[in-house]
Amino acid sequence: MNRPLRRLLVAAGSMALAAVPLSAPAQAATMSASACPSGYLCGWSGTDATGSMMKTRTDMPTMGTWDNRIRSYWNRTSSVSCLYSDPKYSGSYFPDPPDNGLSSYDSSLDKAISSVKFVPNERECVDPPYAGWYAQPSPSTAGFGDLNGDGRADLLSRDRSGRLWFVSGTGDGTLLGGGWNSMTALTRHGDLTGDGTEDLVARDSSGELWLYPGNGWGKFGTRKDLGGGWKSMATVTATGDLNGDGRGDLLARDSAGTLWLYVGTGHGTFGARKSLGGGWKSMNALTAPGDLNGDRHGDLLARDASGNLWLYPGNGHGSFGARKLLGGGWGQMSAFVSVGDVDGDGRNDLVAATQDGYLNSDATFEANELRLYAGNGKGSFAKYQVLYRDWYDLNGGF
Ligand SMILES: [Ca+2]
Ligand SMILES: [Ca+2]
Ligand SMILES: [Ca+2]
Ligand SMILES: [Ca+2]
Repeated sequence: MNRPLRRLLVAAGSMALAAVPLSAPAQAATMSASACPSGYLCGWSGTDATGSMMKTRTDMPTMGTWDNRIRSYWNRTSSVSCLYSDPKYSGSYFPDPPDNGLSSYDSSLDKAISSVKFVPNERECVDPPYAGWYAQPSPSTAGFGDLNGDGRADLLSRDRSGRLWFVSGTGDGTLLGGGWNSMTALTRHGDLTGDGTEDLVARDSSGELWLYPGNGWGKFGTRKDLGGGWKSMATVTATGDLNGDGRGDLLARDSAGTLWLYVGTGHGTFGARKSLGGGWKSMNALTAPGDLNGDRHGDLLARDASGNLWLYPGNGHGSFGARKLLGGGWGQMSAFVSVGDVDGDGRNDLVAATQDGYLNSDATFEANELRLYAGNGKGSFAKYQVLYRDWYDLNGGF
């Protein structure tokens, strides 16, 4: 049974309880709602699917004779339909999810719809499908974070539909492709294949690890299978060089809490793994920001289950010195992005996103923020700056 019919039956039931006979308009509404074909957005000139009906499955920047006439509507497409109060997708808007049932009587939309657009995700009613992003040109050659060679740190942004976007340091988004929701880990930090351009490592839901070689222009070549068995890893983190051979390495923390170093060969593969010890089980996020404390050895940041952020200074020999507490309150972060120097002062920074207020109804007022924690080159960060407030209705940034 479809939703509008169920809705009308509920209405009829409540009327029956009140000993009011089923009215003729309600029956007419049932007939009109069922006239809306699957795959279309339908609008009616009356409330509850009464009156005359229009239908569309393509964007309408203007509504023609239907401008400011729709009083009830049903989105039977598989997209979010954005209903705008003004032409050309402007003014106030309402995002109607796919097959959300018949709606009417909404005062803000009653006889007010002037344009309609269909999008995969709600944020696209008013925002790009990718997160806002901007980075200053960096004077340093950090060796990571810049995917297209213009000296600005770049972002990979995954939308909720699983499309992956290359977002350049100038804020322009380019679609890399779809299907990335099957990846349970995405990580990058510098070159793994020996051509000097940054690569991407991804783990799929079956535990297979994949290398996507960067082409130096913000895109990736044909992926290469790095083997299976990675499903038990709670985190997989590309780190850059940790053991001092100049080749990028990888860290993975297994479900028992052991941290493993996978030494990169520089040819897109990894050698035998080495245990860095147990006790990492409470660490639920690892990110490798490069050198933070000025000794030129790549460092590691880890967040524990209490929301504390710890700096593990790399010793350049494949392990870490005594950790240092950077502070608490990091539990609200939904993503950490380590892409080198973002503010252009030559020192590596950390970028973090707060909770997604669209996906978490209990998120705080600080939700949806993309924050820059500027590194001071001495192992800690300045107070954050909010870069953007549009980190919502997304599926991660890398
Ligand atoms: Ca760049
Ligand atoms: Ca190495
Ligand atoms: Ca260091
Ligand atoms: Ca910086």
